[in-house]
Amino acid sequence: MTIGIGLIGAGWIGEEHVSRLTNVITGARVTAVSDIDLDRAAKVAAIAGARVIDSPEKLIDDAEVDAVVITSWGPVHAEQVLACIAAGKPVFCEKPLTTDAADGLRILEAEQAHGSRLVQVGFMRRYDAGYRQMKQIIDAGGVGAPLMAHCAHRNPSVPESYHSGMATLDTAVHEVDALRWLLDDEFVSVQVVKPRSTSKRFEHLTDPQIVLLETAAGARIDVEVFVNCQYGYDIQCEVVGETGTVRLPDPATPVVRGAAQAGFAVVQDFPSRFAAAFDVELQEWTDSLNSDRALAGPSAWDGYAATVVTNAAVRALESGQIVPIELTERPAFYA
Ligand code: ISE
Repeated sequence: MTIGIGLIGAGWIGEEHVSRLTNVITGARVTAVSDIDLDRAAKVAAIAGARVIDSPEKLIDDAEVDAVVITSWGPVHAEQVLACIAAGKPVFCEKPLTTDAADGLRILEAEQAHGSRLVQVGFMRRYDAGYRQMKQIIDAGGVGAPLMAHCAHRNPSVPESYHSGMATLDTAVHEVDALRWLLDDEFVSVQVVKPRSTSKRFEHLTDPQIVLLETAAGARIDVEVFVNCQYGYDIQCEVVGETGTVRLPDPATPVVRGAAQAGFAVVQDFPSRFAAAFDVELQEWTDSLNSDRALAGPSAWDGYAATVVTNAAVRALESGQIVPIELTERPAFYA
C-alpha cells in the first residue's frame, strides 16, 4: 500500500522531507503540499509531482491525504496537529510538538478522546544508530544504573533571528528528549548557567549556555549548548553509570594521518549529521502506518514532556534560579 502524505510547511526541512519521502522512503507518496508562501509550496510540491493546496485545513481534509507531515513554524503546530486528530488522520509533527506546554495538554486530551495514537513527534535522535546502540547498552545494564550524563550540542553558527531561549526550545530540546528516552526517566528541575559569552555571537544572544537537569531518579545531566562554536556541528553525549560509561560515537569517517597529525573531518550541519536518522525515522513511521501497527515512535506525551522542560529552562535562563519541572500525571494511554 502507498500512503498519501500531505505536507504542511515548505521550508528547508519540509523540502528535505518531501525529497526523502519521494526518493528514499518506500510505501509513501507526497500528494499535497501547503505553505503560506505559494511559490515555495509549488517548488517543493514539484519534487514529488504533488498538488499545492492553499490552506492547511483543506490539505488535512483532502481525500488524497491519508497522513500529514507538519514542518511548519513551531507556534502553529498545535492547531494543525489538533486539526489532524479531529480528522482522524495520523500526523508526524516536527519538533517541537508545541511551543507552549498548555497546548501539549490539549493534544493529549484530543488524542485520548480519539482512542488510539495518531501523533508522532520528530525527535530523530532516537533513530540515530549511535544513540540506538547506547540505548541498548543502557537497557541491558551495560553501565549499571545511570548516575550522570555529559552532553554537548554545538552548532558552527546561528542566524541573527536565533534568540537566547532557542538554546533550549530549539536546540537542547533534542538532548531533553534523548536523555528522557535513554534513561527512561523524567526531569524534575532545571537550571541554566551562563559562562563567559563568545565574541562570535550576535550581541543579543547568550551563548554558550550550560543546562543542568535533574531526573526523578536523581541523575544529573549537564548539556553545553554552544551555537557559535565555529568549527562544526558537534554532538557529544556520555552517560555515566554505576559500573561504566557509554559514549555516543562520532559519525564514522576516515581517520587521516599526515603532516604530523591524525584526525577526522567534523560534520558541518545537522541535516548531514542526522540524514540517516531522518531516513530511518520516516521509513519506520510509514511502515507502521502501512502495517496498521500502533505507532512506536516519540508520542504526544514525549512532545508535551519535552516542552514542559524547555519552557522551564527558559524561565531558569531568565531568572537564574533552579526551576522545578511539573508534569501532569502520565495517562495510562501513554504508558
Ligand atoms: C535546529 O532546529 C535543530 O533541530 C538542530 O538539530 C539544532 O542543532 C539546531 O540548533 C536547531 O536550531
